Amino acid sequence: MKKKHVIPVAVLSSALFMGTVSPAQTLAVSPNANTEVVQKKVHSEGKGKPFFVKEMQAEKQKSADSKAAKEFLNNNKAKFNMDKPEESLESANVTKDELGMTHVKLQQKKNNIPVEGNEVTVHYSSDNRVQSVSGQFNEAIEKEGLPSKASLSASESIKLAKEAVKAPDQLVESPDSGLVYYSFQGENHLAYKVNVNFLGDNPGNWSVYVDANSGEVIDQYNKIMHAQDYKASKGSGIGVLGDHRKLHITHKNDKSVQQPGTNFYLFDNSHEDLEGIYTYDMKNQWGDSDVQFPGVLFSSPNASFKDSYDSPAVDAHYNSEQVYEYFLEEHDRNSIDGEGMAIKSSVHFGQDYNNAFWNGEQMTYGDGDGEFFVPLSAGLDVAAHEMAHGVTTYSAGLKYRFQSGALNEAFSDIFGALVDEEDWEIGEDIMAEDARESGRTSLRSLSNPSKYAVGEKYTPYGDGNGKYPSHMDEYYDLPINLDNGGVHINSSIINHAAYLTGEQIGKDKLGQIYYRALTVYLTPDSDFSHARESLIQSAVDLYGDNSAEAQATEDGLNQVGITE
Ligand SMILES: [Ca+2]
Ligand SMILES: [Ca+2]
Ligand SMILES: [Zn+2]
Repeated sequence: MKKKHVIPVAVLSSALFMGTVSPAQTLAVSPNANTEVVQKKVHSEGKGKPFFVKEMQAEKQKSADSKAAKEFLNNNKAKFNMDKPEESLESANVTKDELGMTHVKLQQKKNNIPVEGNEVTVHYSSDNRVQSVSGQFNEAIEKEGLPSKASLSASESIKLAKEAVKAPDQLVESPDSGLVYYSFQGENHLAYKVNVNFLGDNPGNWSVYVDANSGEVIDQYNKIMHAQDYKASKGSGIGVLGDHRKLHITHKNDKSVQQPGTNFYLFDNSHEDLEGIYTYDMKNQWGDSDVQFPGVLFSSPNASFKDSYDSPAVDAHYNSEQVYEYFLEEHDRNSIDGEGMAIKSSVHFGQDYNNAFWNGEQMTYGDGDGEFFVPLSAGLDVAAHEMAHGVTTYSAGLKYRFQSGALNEAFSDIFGALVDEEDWEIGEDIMAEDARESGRTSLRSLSNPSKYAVGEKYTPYGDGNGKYPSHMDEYYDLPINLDNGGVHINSSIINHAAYLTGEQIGKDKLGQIYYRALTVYLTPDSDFSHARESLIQSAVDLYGDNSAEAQATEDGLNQVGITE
């Protein structure tokens, strides 16, 4: 009998709750380590919910810029629960999209310090009328008397943050720390937001909020985004697929290496305005010993990378380029940040590592244990999933927990199914033979999410069925310490809505609508309901009111029970 493979993914149910702020660690490597932290922080709804208000301004404005946007908000301040929007909001950026709409994003500030997660965007139609306003604004912070000076120093905050997340000495980059106003459990703090990024077998890219006066660690969460997490076990592997790939590589004459001469590198510098596509070798280390992240640039003494050891690197390199081309051609987006940032991947991460992740800066792939997964870079949809996390980081910034986290995961799966366009499964090319034989032929399914079980520990939090949910009736009400509150589980409800819409209008239009929602309307604390408004509005922007596309978008969401 085959071993049963269980997927450590979480589940939850209950009403739609949003903007949940609570600490957690995504990696299921040592699930109990965080329980303690988690339990002392029970979330209660704070001020500042994402909103979306449709408007149609009667008169055209002379211009659509931050001054006009602030004036508009000032004239309607009661409606938006703002006191002094012209003082409390500062221009963050103004973009014009291909439909001629202008989006003026304003960051909430107090005493010149940003209010974390609170920004308001005024959307103008192409004839400069305010069409809608979205975002979130913390009216309590605006009115409350809060300290403007910190008694703690930035370096003290970094020390406390590193202790809180048990960071090793060796970090990916030196932590940065900056002052923000932060709302947690209904209390507002002047806090240092500290970023701590490290590798090892339990990598972390943590945001830690330290009260700037008391030194208390208010909140912490891990932004590393995993495909999934499986325990490694020994088994026989099948190596990566065997496709013959054409690659863009570079070579150089290297005198510093053991065998001086010309070396060839998985570094692609052939794309104009792109910093490059780089593929690195972690040499089966975890990044905490002799091989430091991101590893060494993958190289070969000749232009052919044909050893079996090369194969995960070949796939990572090739698939990165495919995903880059997708975002450029379909969405006119130049790389992850839209500005041509380098696309980096590391392969051979750790040993038998059954996962892939985006750590905030790059993609990382394990080799799999050969029993559940083959090397994970073999999946084009996996590469698209991970790179889409990067796009989300640089656009909506969806927080990686509860519903906003489930949206973050869902957008990654949806782009996975759009780039790898022939099917609606995620991970069908990375399943090892044992897994396939046990009936696990993909990691997740957008067309039929409920064909797979979520794993026993999540079952009690759902409807008892123990399957991935396809409808809000099957929603899993999970605590933060289980899959960050169900980010890989409840995502399947959104996945399925996208599938239902896509079957009606095709993947190209589906991609346009979802991409627009992600980059124009969604905000860090968006919940499913906010996503519904954002997706429908995006379809209306692109295809018109009452269009078949807008109808299909709404229909997909209705069918999974996201009706308002
Ligand atoms: Ca496929
Ligand atoms: Ca697929
Ligand atoms: Zn993910």
